[in-house]
Amino acid sequence: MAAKIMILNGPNLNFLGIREPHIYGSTTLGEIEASCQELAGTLGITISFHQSNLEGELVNLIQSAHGKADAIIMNPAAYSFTSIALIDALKIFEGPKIEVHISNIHARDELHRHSITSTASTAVICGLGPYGYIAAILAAVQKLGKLPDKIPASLHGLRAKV
Ligand code: CA2
Repeated sequence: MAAKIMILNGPNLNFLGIREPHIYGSTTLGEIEASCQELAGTLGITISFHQSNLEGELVNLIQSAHGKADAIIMNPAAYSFTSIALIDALKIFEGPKIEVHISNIHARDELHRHSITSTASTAVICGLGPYGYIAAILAAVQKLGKLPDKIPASLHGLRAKV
């Protein structure tokens, strides 16, 4: 069965590439989705890609992933720093959960530095720009053990020796 990944984007990320390019770059969210879908085609997986400004809608999407998606990749944006509701929803989901931030949140101001949602995530990728989403997809599919054999061995990671 092909792996299914749900990618979630939080508030204001619909303005990527349109405002504040000095912090978040000039790539739009539509372009990020297109690159994720292109990689999905190569890996033989399916991706559903969402953006919402509403915390409750993101909670509903995480809940809907139960039984429908194998992994969640999420850029919770500003909710990273405030949302207990997202933490609780993420804890219910059993598959890999990878948090992505375009900017390096650790090098930012006090307000943007301490992600609390990362406590409920399997891994966090930040500071790689839009490539963070690509790295997260590869990592999620690798964690699921569903990378196709045609992918170079190094991307499969080091396998335990028997
Ligand atoms: O670097 C990231 O991906 C962030 O999650 C983006 C959030 C910020 O609060 C986090 O600290 C780091 C902000 C998303 C707001 O998106 C905008 C996009 C364009 C212009 C203005 C805001």
